[in-house]
Amino acid sequence: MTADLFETVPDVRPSREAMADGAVLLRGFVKPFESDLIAALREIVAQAPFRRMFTPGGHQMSVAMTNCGSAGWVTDRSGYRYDGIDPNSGQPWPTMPTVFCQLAVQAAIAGGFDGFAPDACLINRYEPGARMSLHQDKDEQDFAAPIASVSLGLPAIFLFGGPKRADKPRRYRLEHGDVVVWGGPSRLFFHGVAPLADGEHALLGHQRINLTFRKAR
Ligand code: MD3
Ligand code: FE
Repeated sequence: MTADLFETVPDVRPSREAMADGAVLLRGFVKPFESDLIAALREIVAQAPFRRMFTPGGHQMSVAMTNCGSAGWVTDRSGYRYDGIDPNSGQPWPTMPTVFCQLAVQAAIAGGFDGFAPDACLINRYEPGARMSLHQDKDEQDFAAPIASVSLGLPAIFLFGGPKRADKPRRYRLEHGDVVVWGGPSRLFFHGVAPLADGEHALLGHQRINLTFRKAR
């Protein structure tokens, strides 16, 4: 009786799937945080608007970015780095909201990483067509700390490679509410995002937003 009833209800339980040694996919983990998270996100973006940065090679990224926390990831003609100051405003990045930190720390625990203390949250906005080419995240001080990523809005095809650029990436569809924790051997694996397909998300419209929580310093 109960089982039959629940079969007609959308899946509300988070799930846990290993993607690689140290990489854990937590589908639906955002649900209990969703409304507070999106409200806090809107406040951050009002203080530190999304902007499309330039790579050291002079190419403008298709993904627009902002940050919160005591350190923010920036790129410009002089290189990639973490900086406590938003170059567009000359002010510190917005403080990391409590709900952001709670989500990241609880996801890290669920992924097997106790004691995660993120000081940086990079916020990526993908509009249709925006993509991120294969790269490693190497600008952080301590690779023993994991990275937690949170997907919101439109779904994306995430490309998950290996320790070498030439390793053939596997494709994962990351959807609104999914969280992935990347630590251990997977921490330095190559990864990227395929060009975003258009669509409309009920809460976020024609965009995908990804939060990545990092220990930068
Ligand atoms: C695997 N962002 O901001 S999140 C990035 O969806 C970035 O916006 C993508 O790659 C996005 O650097 C992917 C998933 C992710 C983040 C960090 C990783 C996967 C990772 C670090 C190591 C291995
Ligand atoms: Fe990355």
